[in-house]
Amino acid sequence: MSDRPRFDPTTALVVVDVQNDFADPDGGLYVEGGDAVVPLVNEQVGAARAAGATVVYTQDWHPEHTPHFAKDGGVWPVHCVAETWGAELHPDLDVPEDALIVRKGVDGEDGYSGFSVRDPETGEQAATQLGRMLEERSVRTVVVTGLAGDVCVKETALDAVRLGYDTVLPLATTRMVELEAGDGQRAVDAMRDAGVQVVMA
Ligand code: VGL
Ligand code: ZN
Repeated sequence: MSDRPRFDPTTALVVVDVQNDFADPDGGLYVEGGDAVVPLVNEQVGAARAAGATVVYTQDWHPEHTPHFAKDGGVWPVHCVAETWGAELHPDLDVPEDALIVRKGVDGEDGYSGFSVRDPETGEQAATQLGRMLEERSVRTVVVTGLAGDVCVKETALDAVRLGYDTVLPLATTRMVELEAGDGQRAVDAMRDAGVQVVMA
């Protein structure tokens, strides 16, 4: 396992869902250690920007009612409701003025991957703007970081591989939500099996 991703102008850093609900201990779906990754993600953002890489931030962005939430028939506690504190990017996250931001789940879909959303009832998939953004910038390598490692980071990384990107996960810059014990390790195995390069940091 090599230690760090390398950034260049054909690389994109995708910062997944570093939002209060996941990264603040008072958040609606706090991921253990989510606050601890913020400075580590910032290091990646700094390295990416210094090298002229693209940086894109995703935000989970749900309506008040969605079959994504347990109270509406899904599996998750309420989190990242549009325009609420929980949906805001963590205040310590480095986000430039002109940051590229992709919001997912806005129409009540499950928005696990930054690249695509899925209707939880019909299973219908739709692309977000992320793929187009990366194509426009001639990106070839995608580095995925953020939260949660076994949910949205995993799905984003798997989609990146499917779309043909060289895909890297710096493992120290994520944390697992572990809805079920073992989900974190299973996610790492699934990403490695799919061809994601899992590196330390
Ligand atoms: C996420 C669960 C539900 C994530 C989003 O960002 O990892 N997890 N919605
Ligand atoms: Zn969500």
